Amino acid sequence: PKEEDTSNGVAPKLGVEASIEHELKYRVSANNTDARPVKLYQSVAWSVHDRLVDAFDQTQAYWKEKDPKHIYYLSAEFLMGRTLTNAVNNLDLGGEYAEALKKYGADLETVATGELDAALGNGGLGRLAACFLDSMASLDLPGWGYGIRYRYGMFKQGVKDGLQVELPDYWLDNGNPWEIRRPETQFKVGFYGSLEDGKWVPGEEVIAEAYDVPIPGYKTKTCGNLRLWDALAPEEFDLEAFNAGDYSKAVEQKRRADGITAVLYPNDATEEGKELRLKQQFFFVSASLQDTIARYLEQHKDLAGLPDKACFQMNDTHPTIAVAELMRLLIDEHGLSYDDAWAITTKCVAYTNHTVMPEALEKWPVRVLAKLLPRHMQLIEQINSNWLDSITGHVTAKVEAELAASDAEKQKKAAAAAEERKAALVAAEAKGEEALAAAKKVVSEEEAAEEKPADKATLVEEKLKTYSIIQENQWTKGEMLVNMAYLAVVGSFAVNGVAAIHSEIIKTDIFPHFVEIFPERFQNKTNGVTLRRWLAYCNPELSALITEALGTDEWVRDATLLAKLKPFAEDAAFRARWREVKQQKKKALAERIREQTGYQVSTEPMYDIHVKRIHEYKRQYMNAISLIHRYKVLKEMTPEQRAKAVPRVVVFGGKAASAYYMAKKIVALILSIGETVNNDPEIGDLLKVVFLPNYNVSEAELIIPAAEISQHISTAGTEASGTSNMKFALNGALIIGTLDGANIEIGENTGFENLFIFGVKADEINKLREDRKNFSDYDPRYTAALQMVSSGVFGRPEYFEDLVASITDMNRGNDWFLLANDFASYMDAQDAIDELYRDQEEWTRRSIIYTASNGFFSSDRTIDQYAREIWNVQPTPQP
Ligand code: 26W
Repeated sequence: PKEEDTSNGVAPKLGVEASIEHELKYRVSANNTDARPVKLYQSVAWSVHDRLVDAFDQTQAYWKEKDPKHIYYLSAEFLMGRTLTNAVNNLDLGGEYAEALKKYGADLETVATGELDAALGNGGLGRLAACFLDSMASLDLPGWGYGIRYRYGMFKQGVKDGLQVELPDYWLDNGNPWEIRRPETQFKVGFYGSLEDGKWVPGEEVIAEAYDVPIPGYKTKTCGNLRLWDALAPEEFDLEAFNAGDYSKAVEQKRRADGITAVLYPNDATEEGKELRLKQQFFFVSASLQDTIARYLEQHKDLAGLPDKACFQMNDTHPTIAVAELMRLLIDEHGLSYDDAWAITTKCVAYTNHTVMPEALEKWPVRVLAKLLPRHMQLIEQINSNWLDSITGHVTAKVEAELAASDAEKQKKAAAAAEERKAALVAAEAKGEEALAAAKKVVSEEEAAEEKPADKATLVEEKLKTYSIIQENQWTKGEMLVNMAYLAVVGSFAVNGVAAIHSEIIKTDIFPHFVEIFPERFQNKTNGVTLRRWLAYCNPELSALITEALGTDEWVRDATLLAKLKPFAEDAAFRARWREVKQQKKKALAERIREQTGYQVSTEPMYDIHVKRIHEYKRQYMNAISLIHRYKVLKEMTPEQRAKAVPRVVVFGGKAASAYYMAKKIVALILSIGETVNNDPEIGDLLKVVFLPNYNVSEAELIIPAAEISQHISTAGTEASGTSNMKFALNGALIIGTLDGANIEIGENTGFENLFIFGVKADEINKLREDRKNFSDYDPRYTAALQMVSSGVFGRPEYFEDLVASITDMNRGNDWFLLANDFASYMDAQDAIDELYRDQEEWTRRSIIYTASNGFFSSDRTIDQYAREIWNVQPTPQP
């Protein structure tokens, strides 16, 4: 050993420099002169790994001894991105590693690019889970994440012939220094089979094997855990069966087990209802619950105490089968009564909703569930019938009240109808025998219909159906579905939305029935992001400036301190330095754009960024239409007018789900607009439209610090929260956006006058959808821009035909997301942006105000609220 390293309270055998050298030689098998970037990355990563393991072991041993209540964050997705920079800096070893790397003529920033992103998530929900792990560890909260070790993460997006192409993401290609395989931690997970004497005999079994990913907190000894499960075939461990049995059957079982953890479903907002996905969900949920119970029973006898030691937070409905699986484990495996098991389950489980889009709400066919998980289907039926029994009184009272209220109304109507009939009879009599007979017949039928007493029992039954966890498919009559969100609400002690407006919408639009019964169950927990990754580490230049101004870097731990930056917005010298940093980050992005797309963009124009998953509700399409208009206006200008225009570089990024037809066309349209505009010599630097392929966590870390304006323009009421809006705001990018999701709270914190807000409000949407005008009555700029698409200005007019139809044809989409309604006010907001950008001092002043005003959106604040208001978990730091 060269030196002893005692930082972070741990003492690895070798000092930083020696350990890199050791890893390079013995683990990576390269010598100093052969230290190519990837190899250097690997040896640095392994060296950090050893330090992480020490912190991890000490934390976990401490928690085992103290036995505090733990939070278990169940999530099908963890969008971690790269780990090296985060780990080194959270361990407070940045300086030492930088020093050690000088020997190789390298810096940490470059070495870090040798790492492949761990993209085990789609978008917002998966990245939120990753931010939460960072905050849990940083707040010393005893907590683990539980998920799936997908071998293929989110697909890599490429561009070919102007279209998105999907490529496999084999992220484990160079090995993964950040995980620890635990062959000693395995659980059996069953599928299919039948119920024999009430006991479930699975028809297929796989083994879940644990991999632990240490999660270092920021400048604390605490190191949390993300436990990811891999699936193995039982035959791999039963050599005898392998030899004696059917070899090809054994191989087939291995293939099936491999299939479970092979790939992340790349759907961000549409539920496909594939059996394999349900298999994935049950696989990780079952293993996680078994694991937790096994560890609990090492130290406790009686499972009645489980709610004092464990809370399971379900990240959306994806892990909702946990409600049934916890019941099964408690009843079938541990011998509890149904009632005792239900009391425990409903004290352990909580649910977060992340979406109101109907097509994203999971509903599993009873047929699929009963086949894959017969015992769970039986339990869900029992849960549902108990639930409906428990509310029958409530529903009956409601029906009675409604009947009473309508009674008076009805009597009035009946009297009026009787008068009308009398008049009709008199009139018929005058016309003769035949007319009178016909009129009498009508009258007797009407009277019979009127007198038929409203059948209360039927009304109660009908109403109860709307509360039922098991419901008929409204499109496919006869098919019964399990509404997983309803199961989650009934099985949980807390239900939360992810931004203030969203938490209200789920109460009024998604779960109004359940609010009647359990009003206290519904909460709001506005999302947040970790300031470590999303400011301190991705924007070290701006961070240094903030630290210098505040005289401390404590803001990285306590984001409320950012508010102290406000007076600096009024300091011209500080503003100049703030601009310099932005300029530097713009330069780095311009370089990336050149590398990835070949386009040369200037660093002088305004950088206008629109990055997120591609979806109709997020309205990248509306932005594209506005750019067509901008292009048209620039073309029509005189040279004198052009000289006064405000130049922009507009950058789009985001993946379209591979089966999402319209989203892929939106990508193609943006690429086509770029192709035309960027190669038009008349336009030059006045407008560049760039689609940067393969938007992911690492690209975001480069893009966000470079943004001057960022777009969050979803139709009001559709985006649950958004989290990139918070990242942009913290990095001093101004926001153009709708009154949707967390934009509203960002506006409240920053001052709405500092945002570019436009568009209709969430509570107007339903009416506007009913009242849509003929599309040619809308803004002429909008119609003209679409006309340019249809006439082939950007090529392939036939290819874009149905994209145009989706917002212009009543029978083909009917502009569901109201682009036409919002276009004019969107353009007004865009004009205001151009105007403000002319005044660089005022623009910079606002930029500083954004950073200073949005410390609230630190995920440390969010997690602190979850810990106090839902989980009841206490910080447990090591002394
Ligand atoms: C395939 C089914 C499916 C359905 C929904 C997969 C994934 C989803 C997610 C709920 C989509 C998602 O990521 N939602 C986002 O969650 C973020 C974190 O709370 C919010 O900020 C975003 O507004 C929300 O869209």
